[in-house]
Amino acid sequence: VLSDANKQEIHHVAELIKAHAEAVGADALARLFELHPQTKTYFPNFSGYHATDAPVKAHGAKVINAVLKAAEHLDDLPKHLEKLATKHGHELLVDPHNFVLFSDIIVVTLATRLPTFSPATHRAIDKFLEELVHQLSSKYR
Ligand code: ZNH
Repeated sequence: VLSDANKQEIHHVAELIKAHAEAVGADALARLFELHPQTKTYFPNFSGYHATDAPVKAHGAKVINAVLKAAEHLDDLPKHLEKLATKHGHELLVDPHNFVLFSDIIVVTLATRLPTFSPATHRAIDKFLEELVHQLSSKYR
């Protein structure tokens, strides 16, 4: 459960990266493809898998904007993420283990880009993404 202090940390980080959603998303996605090449198979039509490639930028922006939107719904995450969870669980059929891999990579990406990344910030982001991953994984049956 997110404390009020956690929520403040999350809102603060969201505010900082809002203007850079595409760059952050492309960086995170490129790291996912580099560290876990098997994840590229979900995107067979991509023309490239680096942060400078157009499809990586476009999809990275989409995903990070969804994370930013979720940060505005910390008190009703399950309801807010229900549609997206159903899409991943019933239609896209992404192995939910990949959500865990990706959330760890988002944390690293943020740590490399934010001016400071205190243990308290780290913990708040980690708890938030854990909850997000839990919800995204909730519609596999
Ligand atoms: Zn996902 C899609 C989000 C993870 C795979 N995604 C998507 C979208 C979104 C998202 C928003 C769009 C939808 C619509 O359109 O309706 N994701 C997300 C998030 C996350 C994720 C938030 C976490 C954090 N995904 C993921 C992973 C993977 C994926 C990990 C693998 C690896 N997705 C995917 C796919 C898709 C998506 C395949 C589809 C794409 C296209 O088709 O375009």
